[in-house]
Amino acid sequence: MKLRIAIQKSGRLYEDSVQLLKECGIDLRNVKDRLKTESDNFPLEVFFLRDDDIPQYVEDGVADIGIVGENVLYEKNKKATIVEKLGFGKCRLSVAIPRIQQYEGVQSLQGKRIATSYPFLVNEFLAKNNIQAEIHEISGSVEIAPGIGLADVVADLVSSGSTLLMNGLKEVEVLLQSQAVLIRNNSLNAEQQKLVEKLVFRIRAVKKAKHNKYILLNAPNDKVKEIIALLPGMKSPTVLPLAEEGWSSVHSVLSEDTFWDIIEQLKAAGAQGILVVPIEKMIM
Ligand code: PRT
Ligand code: ZN
Repeated sequence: MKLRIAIQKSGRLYEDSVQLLKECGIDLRNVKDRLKTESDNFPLEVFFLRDDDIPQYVEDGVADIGIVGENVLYEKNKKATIVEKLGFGKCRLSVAIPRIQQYEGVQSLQGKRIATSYPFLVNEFLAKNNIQAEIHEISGSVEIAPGIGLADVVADLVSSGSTLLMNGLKEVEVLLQSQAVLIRNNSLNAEQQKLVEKLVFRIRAVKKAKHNKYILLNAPNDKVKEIIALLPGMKSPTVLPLAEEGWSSVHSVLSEDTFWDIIEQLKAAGAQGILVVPIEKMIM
């Protein structure tokens, strides 16, 4: 038995999706320009699809699992379960209006024409806020709609914000924060479920490792206590004697969030020769 996964064929999620599977130790044969491939070392078959089709394939069980943006998953409103947030493909679905216009809250959208590729989510947002507006569904280049007179405002995905800026628009409402997620069909059998767990176990180890760094440093023995107090570590740091009398080597793991702060404190506390090394996998 093989687990079937649907990922984007090309586009913004493709590279990261393939990379994630590789980092999970899953070798894929010849991924370029294929509709389908399989792995030799993990019971996985990969389907390459348009992202818009992935929720449907997973709901129908044509694919057991899939990688897709939350924006697409919720817009398509299909039945599938999110198994894991993957931390890439981050963006938000926002309403943007011409920069020169005043905005006084959602009421400002009353009676407006909204261009979007996300009619379902926009409709839901309007209904929740009791706004009557006209939705114009368009499939691409949504941001040019106000400029060409097709709409008054837009609801589109934003990441850096530069597309809005270039088109003279400003972001006024965030409808959804989104990232790529692993989804699964709602009625997998026990065997499939086991394989999903195996994959998720690996994904978590990869994600955790990316979020952490391995750190090695030298310190005089009389400073070791103070240095250890600064290090969170997985259990406690490893302390090894150096060849030079009176010195030790301290090894630990640091989270990226607090990394630079702690490095500064370690230096101030007398740490020397600090080495920082990426971690490939981290199994807790
Ligand atoms: O061919 P297929 O249908 O599979 O792909 P697609 O063209 O529909 O989607 P694609 O590849 O563009 O995006 C796939 C997924 O990436 C989206 O569904 C989101 O989950 C995620 N993602 C993350 C983004 C962005 N960031 C993003 N910035 N998708 C699109 N954009 C676009 C946005 O629509 C706008 O045009 O980038 C522009 C804004 O970017 P900034 O950086 O200028 O703000
Ligand atoms: Zn698409």
